[in-house]
Amino acid sequence: MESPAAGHNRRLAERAHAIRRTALRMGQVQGQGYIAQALDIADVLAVAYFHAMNYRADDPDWEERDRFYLSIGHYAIALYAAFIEAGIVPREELESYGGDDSRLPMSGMAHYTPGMEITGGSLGQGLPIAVGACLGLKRKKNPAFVYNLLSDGELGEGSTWEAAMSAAHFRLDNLIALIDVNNQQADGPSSTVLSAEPLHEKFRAFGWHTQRVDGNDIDAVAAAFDAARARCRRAAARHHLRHADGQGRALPRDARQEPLHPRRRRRMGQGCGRARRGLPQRRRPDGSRPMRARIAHKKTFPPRDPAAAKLKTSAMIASIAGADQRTQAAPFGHALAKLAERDSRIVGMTADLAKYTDLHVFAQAHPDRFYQMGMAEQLLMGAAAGMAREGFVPFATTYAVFASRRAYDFICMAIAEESLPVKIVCALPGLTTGYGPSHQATEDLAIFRGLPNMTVIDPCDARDIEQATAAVAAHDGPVYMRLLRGAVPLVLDEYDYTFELGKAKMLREGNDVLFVSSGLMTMRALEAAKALDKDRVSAAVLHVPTIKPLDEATIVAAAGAKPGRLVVVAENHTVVGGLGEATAGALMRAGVHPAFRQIGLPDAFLDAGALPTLHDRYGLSTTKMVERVKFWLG
Ligand SMILES: Cc1ncc(C[n+]2csc(CCOP(=O)(O)OP(=O)(O)O)c2C)c(N)n1
Repeated sequence: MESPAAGHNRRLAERAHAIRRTALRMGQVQGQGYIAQALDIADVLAVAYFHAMNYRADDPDWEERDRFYLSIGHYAIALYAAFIEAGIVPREELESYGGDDSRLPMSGMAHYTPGMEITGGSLGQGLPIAVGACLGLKRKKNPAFVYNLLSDGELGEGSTWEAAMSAAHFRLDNLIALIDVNNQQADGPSSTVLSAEPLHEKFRAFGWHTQRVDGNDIDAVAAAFDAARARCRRAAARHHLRHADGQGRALPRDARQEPLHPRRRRRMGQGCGRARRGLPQRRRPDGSRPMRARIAHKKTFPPRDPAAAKLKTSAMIASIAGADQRTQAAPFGHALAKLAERDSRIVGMTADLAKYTDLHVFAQAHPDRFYQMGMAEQLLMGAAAGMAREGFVPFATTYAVFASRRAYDFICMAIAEESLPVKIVCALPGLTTGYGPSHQATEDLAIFRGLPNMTVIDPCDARDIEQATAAVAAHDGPVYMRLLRGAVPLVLDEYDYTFELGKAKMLREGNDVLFVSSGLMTMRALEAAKALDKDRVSAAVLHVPTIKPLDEATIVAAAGAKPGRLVVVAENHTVVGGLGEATAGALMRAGVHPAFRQIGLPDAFLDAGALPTLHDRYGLSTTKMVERVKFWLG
C-alpha cells in the first residue's frame, strides 16, 4: 500500500516526466534548444511548481506568489515546459517555441512569457536581482519566497558572489538559490573552465545554509525544498523574536522603523498601478495601501488562433550569409593563429566563449598561449590588462553585449585609461542573433566610440576580418573589434581592397546615392547598389571599417564630391551614436550639407526571432534598403 507521501512524490515524478516530454517536443519543433539542461532540471522544476511554490496559474502576476527567477535564460525551454504543465501557458503554444512572434523565445524574457519573472540570458544577474526583490518583499511584509535557479557557470560571475555576500548581510530568509551543478559550460566542463568547488564551503563561508542533493532524486529534491523553507521560516521566527518589543510581542523588523511620510509613500508608487488602470485602491484596515510588485509589462502579440500557433520562421536561422554565398571559416581564429607564429607577444583569452568567437582555432594552434578565464567578463578584461602590462598583446574575446555592458568599467579604467594594447574582439555585434536584447549588442559602437583612447573597428567580411586582425595586433593601443564568426561571407575579394586602420575605402562609384557603411551593412549596401542599378539608380559605396578614429576627410570629400547625391549611412547598430551620427557630425563640422538619411536599428530593445525576419523588420535587409532608398529618391 502506497503511503500518501510516496503517492505525492510519485505524482511529482510523473510531472517531471511530463516536463521532459514537453521540452523534448519543443526541441523537436525548433530543431534545437537546451534539451540536456531541460532533462536534467525537470525534477527540480516539478518539485518547485507542484510541491513547493505558492502561485496561481490563471493569475501569474498574483502579488502573493512565490517568485521563480530564471537567470539562466537558456534554460527557458525547461521552464516553459513547467509553465505548460502548470497551466500558466496553453499547451498549444509549445508548437511556436522559438519562432517569430512566439511568446516562448529561445532565451527567457520577462516581457514575453506569462510567469517569466526576469529576463535571463546575461548570466550572473539573477541572484543580485533576487536580493533586491527579497528586500522589497520584506519591506512590504509579503511572505513570498524568491527562488533563483542558477547554473554552476554563473558562479564565475563576480556579481553572483556580490549578491551572495549581501544576502547574508541582510539575513534574507526569503531567498532560496538552486544551483544546477551539471559541470557543463560553453567551452567544456565547469571544473576546467573555472572550478567553483568546494561550493558548499564557499557558500557557507558567505553565510548561507547549504544542502547538496541529487537533482534527479525526486524524494531528495522535495525534502531539500522543505528543509530550505523550514530553515528560512525558523530564521524568520528567530529574526522576529530578536526584534520583539518590550512587552514580548514579536514585531517584524520594519515595524520598529519610522513610518514613511504619506507623501513619500505616494512618491514611491504605492497603489499607483491600480489607480492608473482605474481600479479601486486596495487599502489596509489602517488606511495604508500595500506595495504591489511591478510586473514586467508583457509584450503584446498579434491575436493568435491557438490551433495555428505553429512555428513560422525558426530562430535557428542566425547566419548572415546567403544560401549561395561564398564563405570562409573562422577568419579571425585562423588569422590570429598565423600572426602568433611570428609574434610571441600575442596571447588569446576568453570568458567561456572560445568556440563562439573562433578563438578555439588559436587555442588549438597555441594551447600554451590560450587562457580560459571562465564566464567572468570583468575578470577577463582585468586579467587582459595585467597581461598587457607585462608586455603581451592579449586578444580578449566574448560577446559584444558582455564586453560593452558587463565589463565596461574594467575596459574603461584598467585598459583604455592606460592605453594598454588589449584587443577586445566580440561576436554578435548589432543584430546578428535572434536571441533578443540579452545578446544583441545594438549600442556597442556608441559605447566604445565614447571611450577615450579606444580604436573601434567594424569589418565587413572574412577578408576584412583577416586583414584587420593583423592591423589590430600591430596597433599600439586598445582596440574594440566587432566580429563576424563561423562561416563568414567573402565579399570584398572581388574588389581591389585592402584594410587600412583608420581609412575609409570607396568600393563602388555612383551618381545618385552614396552609401556610407560599415560591418555587414557594407555587404548589404553592395547588394542594394546592384539591385538599384536595375532601376537606373546609380549608387556608390564607401566602406568605413574604422569607426574611430573616423576617416572624416574621405567621408567629407565623398559627400561633397557630387552635389545632389543622397548620402545614406547604413549600419548594423542603433541610429543613436554610431556611424550615422559620427558621419553627420563630421559633415556638419566641415560645412557639407547633402541630403542625409540613416539606415540602422531603432532606438529600442529588439525582438527575438529568426535573423532574416528581424533584418526585414528593422530595415537591414537588402530588399528593405532598396525600398527605402527608392522612396527617399521619390
Ligand atoms: C554574462 C554572460 N556571459 C557569457 C554568456 C554566454 N554563455 C551562454 S551559456 C554559457 C555557459 C553556460 O554554462 P552554465 O552557466 O553552467 O550553464 P549550463 O552549462 O548548465 O547550460 C555561456 C558562456 C552569457 N549568456 N552571459
